[in-house]
Amino acid sequence: PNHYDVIVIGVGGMGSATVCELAERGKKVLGIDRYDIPNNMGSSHGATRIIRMAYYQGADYVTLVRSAYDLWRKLEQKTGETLLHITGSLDAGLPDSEIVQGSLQSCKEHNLEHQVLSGSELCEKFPGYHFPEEVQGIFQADGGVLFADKIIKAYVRLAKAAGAEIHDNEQVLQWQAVGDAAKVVTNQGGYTADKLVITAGPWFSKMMSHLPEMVAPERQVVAWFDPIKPELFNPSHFPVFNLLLEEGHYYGFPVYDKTGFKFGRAHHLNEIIDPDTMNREVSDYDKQIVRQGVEKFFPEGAGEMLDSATCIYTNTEDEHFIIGTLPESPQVSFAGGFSGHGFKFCSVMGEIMADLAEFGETKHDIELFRLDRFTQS
Ligand code: PYC
Repeated sequence: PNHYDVIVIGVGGMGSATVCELAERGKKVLGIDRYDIPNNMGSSHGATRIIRMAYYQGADYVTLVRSAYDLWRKLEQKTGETLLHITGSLDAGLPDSEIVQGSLQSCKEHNLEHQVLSGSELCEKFPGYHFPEEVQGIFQADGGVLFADKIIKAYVRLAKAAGAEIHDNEQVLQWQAVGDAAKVVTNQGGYTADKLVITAGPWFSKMMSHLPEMVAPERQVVAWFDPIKPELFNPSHFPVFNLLLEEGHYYGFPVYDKTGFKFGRAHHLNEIIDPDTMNREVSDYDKQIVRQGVEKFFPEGAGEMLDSATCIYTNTEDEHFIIGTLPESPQVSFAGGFSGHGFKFCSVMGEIMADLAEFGETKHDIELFRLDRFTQS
C-alpha cells in the first residue's frame, strides 16, 4: 500500500503542478510537503506573481513561457477560475542595460509586438510610474499577473480529484535510489516508488546533498502599500514591471484587493540564508529599504505600508534553472534553482516533470537548464 508510481517531494508551485499532471495521466502519485499547502516558507506563497513574454533573461525562455501561457489558460478552463490576468509588462532600465537589450532581443527573435518608451512617455501612458527620463521601458501587452496561492490550491484540488495522495506537514528525512526504484523516509513513515521527483525549492541543496552545492537560497522582502492615489494603480492602466538600475532591481504589481500595491527590491540585501534558520521577521530597516524605492519611483503609491513578508529565491550562479534526471539514477528527476523568476513556468514545469518521471525525457527544450553545467568541470 505504501508503493507509488511516483513520489513528489515538495508541493509548492512546481510540485503541485507535477502531482496534478501525473495524477491526471493516471499515475498513482504521492506528494509530500513539510508544511501546510500552500505555506509561506518557500518561494511560491502570496497572492500574485509576474508573467511576461519579452523575457530579458534570454530569448530561449520565450518558447517555454508561451507553453506556460497555454497551460495557464487550460487550467482556468478546467477550474472555471481566473488565475491569470493580463496587464501588460514593462521591462525598464538604461538603454544599453541587460534588461532593455535582453527584452528587445526576445521581442525581435520571437516577433513580439512591443513599444519602447522613455521615462516621460512611460509616465504619460501609465501615470502611476515616475521613472527618470533616461530610463527606457519595453512595454509588451501579453504580460500579467498569476494568482499564486489560488493556483496551488487549484492544482491540489484537481490532483486529489484525479486520485493523488497529498501529505502536508510531513518532513522528508531521507531518500534513496534503490535499484531502479526509490525509497523515501519521512518523520511519519516510509514509502517506495518507481520514480521520484524532487521539487523542494530552497531545500534543493539539502535534498541533493550528494551533489556539489549549486544554489544559494537568498532572503527577500516584499511589501504592500496603500496608494495615496489608488486610481493610478488600477490593473487597467498599471502593467507589472521590472526596473533594473545600478541601485537595485525593483518590481511591482497593480492593486487587486485591499492588500494594496505590491512592491519589492529583488536581491533585497543579498542575504544568503539557510531556509531552516532564516529570519522571517521583517525589520524596520527592511521596510525602510522597500519604502525608499516606492517613494522614488511611485510617489503616489507610497502611502501606509499595509503588510510585508519575507520569501526566498533559490539562486544559481547564472540564474538559469536546474532541471533533469540524475545520471546515475534516472528514476530520480529534479527541478530547482529557479532564481526568483520561476513561478510563471509552474504550469509547463508540471508537464516537463511528469514527462521526465514517465519517459525520462520531454519534448520541451530544457537544454539551458542542464545539471552538468555545474557538475562537469
Ligand atoms: O520574474 O518578473 C519576474 C520577477 C520579478 C520579481 C521577481 N521575479
